Amino acid sequence: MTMIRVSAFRWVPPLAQGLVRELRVRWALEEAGLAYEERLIGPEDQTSEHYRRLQPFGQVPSYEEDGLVMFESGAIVMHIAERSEALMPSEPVARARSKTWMFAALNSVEPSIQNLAEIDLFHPQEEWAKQRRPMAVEDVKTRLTSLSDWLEGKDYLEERFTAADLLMTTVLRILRHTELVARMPVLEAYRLRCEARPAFRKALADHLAPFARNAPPGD
Ligand SMILES: N[C@@H](CCC(=O)N[C@@H](CS)C(=O)NCC(=O)O)C(=O)O
Repeated sequence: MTMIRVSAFRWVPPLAQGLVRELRVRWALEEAGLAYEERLIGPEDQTSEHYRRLQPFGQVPSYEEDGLVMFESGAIVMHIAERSEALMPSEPVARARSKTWMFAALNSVEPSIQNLAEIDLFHPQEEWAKQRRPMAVEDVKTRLTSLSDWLEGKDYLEERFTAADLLMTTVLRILRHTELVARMPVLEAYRLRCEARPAFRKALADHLAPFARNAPPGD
């Protein structure tokens, strides 16, 4: 029997809860119907030699499956999707389109969103961040507008839900501290549609559970 193990943080502050990238992998595994264990880690593991062999940058997630070790949430989700019709059609053209949108989520949409999130969540008081922010918001809006135009009249990026929608939804979630997605009805409806999937609800609950168990006193 295949044994799958995914790393996750034992605890993160509330601003990161619901956003840590192992949520993508949990969601993919739920959609695919694959059981897994979690490897809960803390700061001491991030720098350990052992964990660096699983994730060279000391980040989350890492993925172990029998003899295979992987990192990078996008690569892991694609690996799972390639074996699950629920996440990616086997028909070659539809499969290639899904992969195209997976890369678009991570390579064309996520960078500007991550940039804004870093300004807002990690450097809100710094002068450089205040100066940079208006341009960063414009960059996000440009991408969101293109995405919204593409999704107009559609339920998903392509004909049906695929791993690309899974990744795109987790990218849009990074903007939850702003009204940028909420103010765009097509994108907001798309996000809610994807988040309503039972596999997402289960993955999110399992992602949040360790944070409640391991919350520092007073948090
Ligand atoms: N490109 C990587 C990014 C992973 C990443 O940014 N992980 C964050 C959590 S969402 C992390 O572990 N941060 C802690 C750190 O960088 O030390 C992926 O998608 O897997």
